Amino acid sequence: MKSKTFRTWIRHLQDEGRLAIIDKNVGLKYEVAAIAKKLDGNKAAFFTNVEGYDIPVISGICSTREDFAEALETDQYSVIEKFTRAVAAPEACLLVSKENAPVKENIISANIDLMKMFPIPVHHEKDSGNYITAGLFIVRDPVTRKQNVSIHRLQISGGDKLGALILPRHTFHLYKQAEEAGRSLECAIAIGVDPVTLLASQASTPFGVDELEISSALRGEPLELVRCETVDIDVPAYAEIVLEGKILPHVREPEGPFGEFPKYYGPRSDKEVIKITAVTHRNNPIFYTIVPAGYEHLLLGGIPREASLFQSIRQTVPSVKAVHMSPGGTCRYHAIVSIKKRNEGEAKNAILAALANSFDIKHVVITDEEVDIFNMEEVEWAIATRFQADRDLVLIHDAQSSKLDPSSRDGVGSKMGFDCTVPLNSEPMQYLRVQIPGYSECNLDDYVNPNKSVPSVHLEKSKDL
Ligand SMILES: Cc1cc2nc3c(=O)[nH]c(=O)nc-3n(C[C@H](O)[C@H](O)[C@H](O)COP(=O)(O)O)c2cc1C
Ligand SMILES: [Mn+2]
Repeated sequence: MKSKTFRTWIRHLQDEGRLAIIDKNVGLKYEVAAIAKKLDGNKAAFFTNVEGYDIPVISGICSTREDFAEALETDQYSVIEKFTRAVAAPEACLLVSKENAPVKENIISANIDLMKMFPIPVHHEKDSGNYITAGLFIVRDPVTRKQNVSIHRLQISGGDKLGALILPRHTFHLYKQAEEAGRSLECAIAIGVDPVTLLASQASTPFGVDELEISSALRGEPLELVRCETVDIDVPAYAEIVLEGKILPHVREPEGPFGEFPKYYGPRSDKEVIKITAVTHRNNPIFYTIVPAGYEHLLLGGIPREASLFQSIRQTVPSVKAVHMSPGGTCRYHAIVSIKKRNEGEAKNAILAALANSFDIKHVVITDEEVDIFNMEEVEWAIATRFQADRDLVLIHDAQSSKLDPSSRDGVGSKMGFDCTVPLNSEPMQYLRVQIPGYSECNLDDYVNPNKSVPSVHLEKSKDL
């Protein structure tokens, strides 16, 4: 499997010519992010010479839908189906011994100073400082012993101290339970894991499902884990770096602002604080950073959301064909859905199902199945030619929305649905898309001769002009 570990995947990217090596000396503040962003969606960036550090930085290991499909060993149209199957049937991981876990090659449990140890970048202009953006945040439910995995932005607030944004989902719930009992919540942060595990961390699951077990299901073999040194948590054995620590109870300190996925800043406020108790890492570790709002960030959130959205819509409209959360809509706010409409009105029901799936979804477009919803020019064409606001628009006001959408009123806003399906009883010619017979079969290489010019008899002599 090319995506077995972080390193096998990097080797694969290199073999395929999809890894840009940057050996010029680059600064940690902005420069790493600027170059990675220039390459975003095209190549991964591997920085061998970051000012002040011996440790290299990589970014953009999966920045297209095709990259994720390849990591999952499927094609891009089957990603959602494969992901949905794994979410429905997680599989156990395998606990290995320390000797078999490369992440244990180095163990540091005293005098921890994260900024001295690792090249942790500053990404955007108004960010409050250096941020770890690509760490899998692993905690354990003390009652069921099930682990939970998510990603949280982590501000470096001191040598061994992090500030975190923990929105009210699973990690938050487990932390609140611990805090209410006056206890800290142990955590481990795994940086530099394989792309399948990275994507699995973003699965929308009911509380109590271990996202690492979703990775095992996606991989088709158990993900290897190893027990931490100072906390009761199991982490991927092939991670580049693991930070062990605890979220402190009843402590809040300033965190942010921080440039977020919608390409705006999340505000500064008092947030949870993590104290690091140990660091383990591979020999010659590689530091992985995700540039916020880049394709990697957007797709990591978008693909699992599409899987959940597809399920929601299928409950209402079983003939749903495909769903797409487009990057222009931050892979969160815009949902484009194609259906095979069998009953009049189904598109409206699909709009309602999509809006009910997630409060992040703001605008929904429903098209007929033959529209390629991954091609946004096609989607715009469907809106332009198959939509009339008086009959096809669904509008809902004052619904819960994303707080990170600056146009919302602190998380309250409007929702809008576009029914771009063709009325079932329309005249066959009315919506018949023009076609040139033979177009799709014709191969230009059979026709175009790159070595020929226009016969000179058809051209003016240039010296006369
Ligand atoms: C790069 C990246 C950064 C993220 N940063 C945060 C964050 O700072 N805070 C947060 O609550 N969620 C963040 N998320 C989203 C959560 O990781 C995601 O919703 C996760 O599925 C939540 O898991 P849970 O429901 O098990 O808690 C981020 C996601 C990605 C891909
Ligand atoms: Mn979870």
